[in-house]
Amino acid sequence: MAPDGGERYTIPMLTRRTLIASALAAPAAAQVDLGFADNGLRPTTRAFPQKGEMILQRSTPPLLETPLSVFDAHDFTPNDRFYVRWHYPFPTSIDPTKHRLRVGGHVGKPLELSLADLARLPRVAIAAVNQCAGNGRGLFSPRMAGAQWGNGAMGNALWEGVRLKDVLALAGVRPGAVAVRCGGLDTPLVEAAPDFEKSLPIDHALTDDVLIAWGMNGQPLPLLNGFPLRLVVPGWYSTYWVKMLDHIEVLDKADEGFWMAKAYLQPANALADVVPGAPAGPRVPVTIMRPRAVITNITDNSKLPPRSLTPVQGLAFGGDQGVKKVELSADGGRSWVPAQLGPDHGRYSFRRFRGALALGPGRHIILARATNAAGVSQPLTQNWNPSGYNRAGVDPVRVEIA
Ligand SMILES: Nc1nc2c(c(=O)[nH]1)N[C@H]1C(S)=C(S)[C@@H](COP(=O)(O)O)O[C@H]1N2
Ligand SMILES: [Mo]
Repeated sequence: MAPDGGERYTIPMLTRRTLIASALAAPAAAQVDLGFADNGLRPTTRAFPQKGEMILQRSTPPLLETPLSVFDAHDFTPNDRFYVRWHYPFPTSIDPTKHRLRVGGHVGKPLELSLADLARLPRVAIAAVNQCAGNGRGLFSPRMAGAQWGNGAMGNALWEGVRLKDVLALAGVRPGAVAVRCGGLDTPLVEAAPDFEKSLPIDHALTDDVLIAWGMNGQPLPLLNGFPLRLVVPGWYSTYWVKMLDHIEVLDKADEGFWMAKAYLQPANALADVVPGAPAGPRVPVTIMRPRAVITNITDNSKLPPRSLTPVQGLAFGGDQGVKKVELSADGGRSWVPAQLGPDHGRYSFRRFRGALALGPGRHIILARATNAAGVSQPLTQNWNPSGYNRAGVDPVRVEIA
């Protein structure tokens, strides 16, 4: 497909299928059932519908992490290995023929759209990385509260659907609109808790690349990834990628709701960086992702046999820009060797890198550093904030050659 993801195609979607995900009701204890992933210490499960072996972070609502080996094997993360994150309980049975997307608020003509109505709009497919703002939180030092993700709260897919802006045009955005708020079918456990709703600034909502998607890698969205519709906001953290999307509201003033005004805030500097223990200072919503490179063929703290050149490969992404280069170092960043880049699936996609380092017997720390098309690069010192968001620094991988 074209670098900007403009290629269109049709997938056998908008099915008549009703998904019954009864396994979601299984007791937590029954779900740590299989094996261990990554460094051998992280319990995995296969108990979730439409999912293969996943690292189990939490059962209800589910937090499932993708094992590193999946990234090593695929540029596009398979749907059945794609990570899962929910804040609240959600329906486990959805009839897509009955699903409606309500569009209202500051518009000329409020709408209620079926999936068939949406399918009449121009279709778009974009390859894009979906990454939780807290991806890699469990790797920070000092530690902080929250899901202890490794680097598997991310995934790359080809998302297919229609443009949010085309749907908004049907409803007619009125002058004075400032934001577009989106929400899904999930509901808080306690009634007083705020609905999970996220807003995009109106200018961003009207850009070409923000999609309402039903397709993921040529298949319907898995239930756990937002069947039958989700928002896709390429280049932005996944907190905005609202799943099971059923309502859109155009706002004529800023969204003061909990999930915009109180949650998913980061220190207001480019790296979201504060000294641990120091006051966090002013905070702003997390938005654009930073470039990152993740080594996938060598797990941290592993032992490898000696060879003249040790292969190093992984996946990189550039945030809201394409990947320009990935470099490798085994001397703490004093010298770097360029890695080769794999196929370009578009600016928002994972990009594979492959290289090799001459590592003699003994202990080494391997670094991979991504730089995006705007020249933004990863710092060697890890950034830190009390929420564990926006991990942007190089992730050192320790190996022993013996
Ligand atoms: N409706 C709804 N959408 C949601 C969420 C949610 O709790 N409810 N969580 C968001 C967050 S924080 C993340 S990281 C992504 C995870 O997407 P995935 O489960 O498809 O990987 O969904 C986003 N969309
Ligand atoms: Mo998230």
